[in-house]
Amino acid sequence: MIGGVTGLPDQIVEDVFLFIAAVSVSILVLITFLMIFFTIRYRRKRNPKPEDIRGNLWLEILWTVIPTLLVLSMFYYGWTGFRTFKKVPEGAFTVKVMARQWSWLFEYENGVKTDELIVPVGRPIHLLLTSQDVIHGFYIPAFRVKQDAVPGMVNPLWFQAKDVGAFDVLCAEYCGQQHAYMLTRLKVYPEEEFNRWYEEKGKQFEQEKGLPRGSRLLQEKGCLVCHSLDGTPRIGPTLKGLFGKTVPVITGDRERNVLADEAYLKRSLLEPNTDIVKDFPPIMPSQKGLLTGEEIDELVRYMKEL
Ligand SMILES: [Cu+2]
Repeated sequence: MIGGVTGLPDQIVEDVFLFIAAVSVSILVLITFLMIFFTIRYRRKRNPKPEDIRGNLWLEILWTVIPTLLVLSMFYYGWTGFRTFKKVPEGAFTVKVMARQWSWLFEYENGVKTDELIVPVGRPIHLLLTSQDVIHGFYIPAFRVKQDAVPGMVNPLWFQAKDVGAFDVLCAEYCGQQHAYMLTRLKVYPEEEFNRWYEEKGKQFEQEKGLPRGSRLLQEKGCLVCHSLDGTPRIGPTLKGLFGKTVPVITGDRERNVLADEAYLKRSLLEPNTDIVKDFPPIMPSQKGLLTGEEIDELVRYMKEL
């Protein structure tokens, strides 16, 4: 390990972790052994008269120098490993990651957006993390990488998959009531399969550009995590048949019925906590600044037909 630790992030974490664990366990064994040995060897029955113990220069040098070297080596491996972590290799495949309450949105260079992270095997993956609301923590346990997604900041993170497969992606920072909903998948495809998927999705994306955007917006903005389109209530009320319905809401501490017209839909997007639909928790994040006026019109138009 001279020259510091280099390699893939998951290997670095594993090596440094094992090194620290090995040192810790050796010290634990040594101290426990000495403790038991001294208790028996210097017990009162064998040494009825206490004796004064004089210092031992060599012993003192030894137990100062060895632990110092051990702790410094832990720092050294940790530090050089961290540096490799922070240096994204050239030619990495870049994906933008947007965190929000309560889902992830992955955006690829060709404009494709997904809610699961799909990457090719054997290539460094460079993620650019940000958040549109609160602090989230992007975490792939299988690859030993974790990085906060912070509003107003872009945090880089990289990893590389050696094998194809599917792995969990979690949010490691409690970000509100539906925090657990941020669980998603990382799918590692073989190079060829990935290229096929990437191209196909790219074409699909180009085609969809001309279509009404309402349905895509619901998907992209993460609305469907809490609102269904088929009539089942989730964390929030379903969007099916909502337009034109009379909705019981709580305004302040007063209960009243409102007609779900255009104005109501817009208000619910921008000031979701003014009128809270009865029997639902007041947790919808306001979309103010997150949706353009035109996007709101598109959504309202689309919701009218659901
Ligand atoms: Cu989160």
